[in-house]
Amino acid sequence: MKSHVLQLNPILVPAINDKLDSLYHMHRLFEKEDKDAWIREHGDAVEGVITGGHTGIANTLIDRLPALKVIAVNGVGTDAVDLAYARSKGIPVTGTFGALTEDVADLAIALMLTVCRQICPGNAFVKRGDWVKHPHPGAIPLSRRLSGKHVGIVGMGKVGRAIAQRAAAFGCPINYTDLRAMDDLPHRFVPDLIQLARESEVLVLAAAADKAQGIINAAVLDALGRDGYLINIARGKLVVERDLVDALERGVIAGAGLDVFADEPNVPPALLGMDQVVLQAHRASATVESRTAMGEMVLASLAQGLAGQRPDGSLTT
Ligand code: 8YV
Repeated sequence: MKSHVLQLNPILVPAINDKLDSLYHMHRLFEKEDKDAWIREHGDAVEGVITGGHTGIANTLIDRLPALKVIAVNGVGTDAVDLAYARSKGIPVTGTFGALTEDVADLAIALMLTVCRQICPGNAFVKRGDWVKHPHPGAIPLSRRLSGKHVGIVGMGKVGRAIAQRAAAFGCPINYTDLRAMDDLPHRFVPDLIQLARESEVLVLAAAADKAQGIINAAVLDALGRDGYLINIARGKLVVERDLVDALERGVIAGAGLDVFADEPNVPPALLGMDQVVLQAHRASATVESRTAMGEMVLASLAQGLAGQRPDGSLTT
C-alpha cells in the first residue's frame, strides 16, 4: 500500500516529482487553498513529510501528523526543524548533505566576483545604452580585484571548505573561524570573529544558523571595514540586517553579496537601490544538478523512513 507523503515546498525537477508520484500518494500543501482544513481532514494519514532547508516544519504541524515516520529536509540547513522535538517523538530527520556543496560554493565565488568587479552596474550601463552615450573610460568607476584578497570564512563545513578551495585558486590567503580548529586544513584558525573580520577583505558566511543567530553585527562589520565585502550564502539570520543596512549606507563596509535574508522573501528595502550590493533569491543550490541529487536523497530517506528503518544520516534517531 502506498504511503501518504506531505510536501511543503515545490520541487523543481520533473523527474523527481514523477518518481514521488509513482511511489506515494503525494499531497502538495503549497497547492491547497485551505491548508488548515486539509491538515484537519487528512493529517492523520500522513507518514512522510518533505520540506525545505530554510522553511522546515513547525512543531505545531508535527503534532497534527500523528502517524509521521520521517521528515526529509530537501536541503542541508536543518535550523528550521526543532531536532530535539523530533527526537523526543522518535521521528527521523534527514538532510541532503553533500549534494549541493559545489553549487553553493560556486555561487559564493560568483557573488565575490560580482560585487568586487561591479558586474551588475557594468551590465546595467551597457544594457541601458549608456556606453555609446558616454564612451570615455571614466564613465563607470573602477572596481576592485578579487584575486589575492584576504578571505575570512565563517563556518568550515563542507561548503566552507569548498569555498576555501576555490578562493585559494584565486590566490586568496584564507583564515577561518568555527567552533574549533581543524587539523586537516592548511588555513589559519581565528577563534574570534571580530579579529577574523579585521583581518579579512572578504568575509564569507557558510555557517549553520542553529546556534549562531545575529553573529554578524555592527562590531563585526566595523572590523571588516570600509574596503571589506560581506558574502552570505548560508542563512540570513546570521546577520543583524539593520546593522548591515546601516554599515552599507554609511560606507562602513564596501559592499555585500547576499543570497539569503532573515525574513525571506522580504529583503530590507534599503538594499534594493544599492549598487554596491548584489542580491539573489536564495538560489545557491538552485541548479538542475544539485536539485536532482537532493531529490534523489529525499527519495532514499523517504523509502527508508517509511519502511520503518533509520534513514542514512538521520539527525535525530
Ligand atoms: C534550499 C537551503 O534553498 O540547503 C539548504 O539548507 O537553504 C537550500 O539549499 C532549500 O532547502 C530548497 O528546498
